[in-house]
Amino acid sequence: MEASDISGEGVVVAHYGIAVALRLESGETGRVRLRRRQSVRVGDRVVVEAGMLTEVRPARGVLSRRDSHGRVRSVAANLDALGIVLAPRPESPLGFVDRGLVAARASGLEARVVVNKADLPGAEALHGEMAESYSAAAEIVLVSAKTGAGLDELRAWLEPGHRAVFVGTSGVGKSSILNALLPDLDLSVGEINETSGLGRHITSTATLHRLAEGGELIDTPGFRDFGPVEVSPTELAAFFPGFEGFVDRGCRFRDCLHRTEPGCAVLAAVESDQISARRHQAYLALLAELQKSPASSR
Ligand SMILES: Nc1nc2c(ncn2[C@@H]2O[C@H](COP(=O)(O)OP(=O)(O)OP(=O)(O)O)[C@@H](O)[C@H]2O)c(=O)[nH]1
Ligand SMILES: [Mg+2]
Ligand SMILES: [Zn+2]
Repeated sequence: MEASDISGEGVVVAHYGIAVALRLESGETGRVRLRRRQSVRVGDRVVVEAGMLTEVRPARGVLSRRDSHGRVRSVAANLDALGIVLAPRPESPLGFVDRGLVAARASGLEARVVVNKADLPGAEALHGEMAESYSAAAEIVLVSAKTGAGLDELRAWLEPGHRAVFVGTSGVGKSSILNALLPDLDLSVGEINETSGLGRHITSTATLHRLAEGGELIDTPGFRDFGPVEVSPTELAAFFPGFEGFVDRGCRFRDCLHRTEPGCAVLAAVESDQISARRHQAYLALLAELQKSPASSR
């Protein structure tokens, strides 16, 4: 359909930089060019009049990240849930899951850790590692886009009215999982580079898809840099995955950052091996990074 034809309210289902694809409430779809400085995200609700985007409705459940240049990038909007996808190959950057789970909590999203490529060696071990570090913070699912194993668990998660987004490093199989969930879908997938072991950044734009069951799932381009956005140090101290039960029991100071403070419940748990020193180190590293970033003093 010609962009100039469409009017109504709808949702952004794909973003092409200068233009976006929309699905209108009427069921029609179409493309609309963006004017300069008009910024919208996949998942945003918008109003279009005669082919012009005239309004972006306020959004909830927005997922953003900071890239390696310190720039804030929006991933998607009006989300209910976040699926952090990883695989035995390619490996994900250290701390990727921590960042994803903190971002999910800060944005009020329900999180799942999706270990893909269950058919490959190392997948069970990776699943075990994830369960050990994160089972108190999120459901961990083991799936294979290739064999279809575990996909029913994902389908059940993506219930009607529920909108989730997949994030993960290039090559872990985000698009492949979507293709497996939606038989009519044919998203491009790419081989992993044999030499570097890295993905090839096949997906270049976020796209929103509706599942037969009624839920929605957004595929995104792979990324490695997942810097926290609008997370204050005290929020990180409360949200860091693995600290749940301990933070709830309470540190002496309400704004405790679990570094050297007296009466700190997290430090006591590290002391008694209930939290591993490795997890505490990962927290301190993320805290230090967040305190360096411009928006941390919110
Ligand atoms: N063995 C195996 N390979 C898989 C599985 N899922 C995906 N792959 C392969 O992994 C490679 C990357 O898959 P993609 O779906 O393109 O990965 P992606 O996460 O979408 O990557 P980007 O779009 O670059 O971010 C392809 O060669 C897929 O065939 C799986 O469950 N098992
Ligand atoms: Mg992809
Ligand atoms: Zn503390």
